[in-house]
Amino acid sequence: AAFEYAPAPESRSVVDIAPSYGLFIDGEFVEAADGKVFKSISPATEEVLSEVARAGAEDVDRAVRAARAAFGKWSALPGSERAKYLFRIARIIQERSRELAVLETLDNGKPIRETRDADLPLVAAHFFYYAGWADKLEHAGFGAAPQPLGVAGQVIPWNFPLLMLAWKIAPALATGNTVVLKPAETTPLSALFFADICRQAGLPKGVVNILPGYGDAGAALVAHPDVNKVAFTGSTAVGKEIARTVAGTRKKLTLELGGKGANIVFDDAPLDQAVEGIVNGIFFNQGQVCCAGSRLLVQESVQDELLDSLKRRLSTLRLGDPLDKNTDIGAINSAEQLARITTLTEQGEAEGATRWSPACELPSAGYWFAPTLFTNVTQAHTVARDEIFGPVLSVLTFRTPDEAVAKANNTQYGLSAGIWSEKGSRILAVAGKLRAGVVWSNTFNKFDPASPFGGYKESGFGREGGRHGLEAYLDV
Ligand code: TXE
Repeated sequence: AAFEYAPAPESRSVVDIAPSYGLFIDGEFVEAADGKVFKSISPATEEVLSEVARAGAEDVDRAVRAARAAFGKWSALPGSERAKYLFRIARIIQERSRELAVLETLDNGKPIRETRDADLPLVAAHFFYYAGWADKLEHAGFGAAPQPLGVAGQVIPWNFPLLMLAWKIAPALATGNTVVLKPAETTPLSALFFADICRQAGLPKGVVNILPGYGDAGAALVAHPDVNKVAFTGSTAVGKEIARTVAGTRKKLTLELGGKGANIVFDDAPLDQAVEGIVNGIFFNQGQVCCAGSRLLVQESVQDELLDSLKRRLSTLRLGDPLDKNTDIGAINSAEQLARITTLTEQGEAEGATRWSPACELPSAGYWFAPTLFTNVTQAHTVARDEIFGPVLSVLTFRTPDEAVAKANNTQYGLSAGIWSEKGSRILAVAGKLRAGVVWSNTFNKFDPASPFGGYKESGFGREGGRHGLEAYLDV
């Protein structure tokens, strides 16, 4: 049975969303050249939040020209001056973090507890971290005078709209590049609020340009001849298309694509702690996380005990209003994403895996998917191979550490993995054999701006975050 709810009015009123927004080009909000607009809706209620200008190729050209015009002065500023702008932006993000957290939750559907405790603190931390590098680039180990590349064209997804913006914009600005960024079509609002923050911080016009729009605007941006650097986070299919566009140009490219992370639980692991880590690994942000721990590899001897306590824990998760501070599982970001999750899970059942979900009522409006476990999964099953990007965990088993490593690496992806064990020597030995850009031990989904992040294999190339993240925006 479905239930109805009205989003908590007091938290909704924290943020003042205008009925319409323009594109942000050269420091001004402007209409699209062809006057096109699209609607941004709340995935939890299907309520229209705002109408947003939709960028086309002509707008991309206008924004790239503005970024080019701003590049000379911006890149010539002493690093200490660029740092001041970044510190100012970071502080305004902190000051406006309640407003931004509510906005992000409304536009994306993720629980307010996550936007408040994870997304927003990390967003501010990224700007503080890269502000600190802006005047120290000659000490970053890239030689005496690393140079900015020019105009960066950046395309981001909808799962962490503001955080992905921060990962892209903070290092670009710190290194003296200017930016044209296209947020995802389902989550444009926090990027437009960020544009307002740039104005509030007095950032020179044209240094940051924000173009809400669809894939056609992303494709035009990537292909624009006056863009020097392309940074993309999104699906592997689009990443490959972008790689083909960029091939044969002199543009630098970084790609952060899909994943199918393994969470490996050995029989000596602290199981209660592992259960929390497994839940965080796959149900954080409804599993719409590129580095999600979407495959659980459990040592056979503890399988029954672990699955019993995992199922008990899943039965206590609260699904519903993302603005409610007690909510664990929010809405799926879009009807398209819900359809993808539904199709892949139906395929899992059809191929013979066993499906289980806790008793769970789904709201009648909006896009929702109950936490789901698949057991009796083989490595050939679709649910063990394809990125589902939803709250769906596939459980496989192993007997020996070598078998765990082989199964964990048996994927086209290589973004993340987790190891649960009391033995430090085992953790180090196994971690060294995993083909994944990040390996967590006895924890999962932990991020720090000082730590480089990125994939092996079809999860992409290049690193974001840390000192390595600077390199993507410099000629060294
Ligand atoms: O991604 P798209 P979608 C995975 C996840 C998900 C699947 C599809 O498995 O189920 O991808 O999601 C822009 N040229 N990830 O369809 O299309 C688009 O407008 C340039 C993993 O949402 O890749 C948006 O801004 N840009 C991932 C961005 O690309 C184009 C996060 C991402 O959208 C374009 C998201 C084009 N031809 C999805 N076509 C991760 N790595 O975290 C679209 N875009």
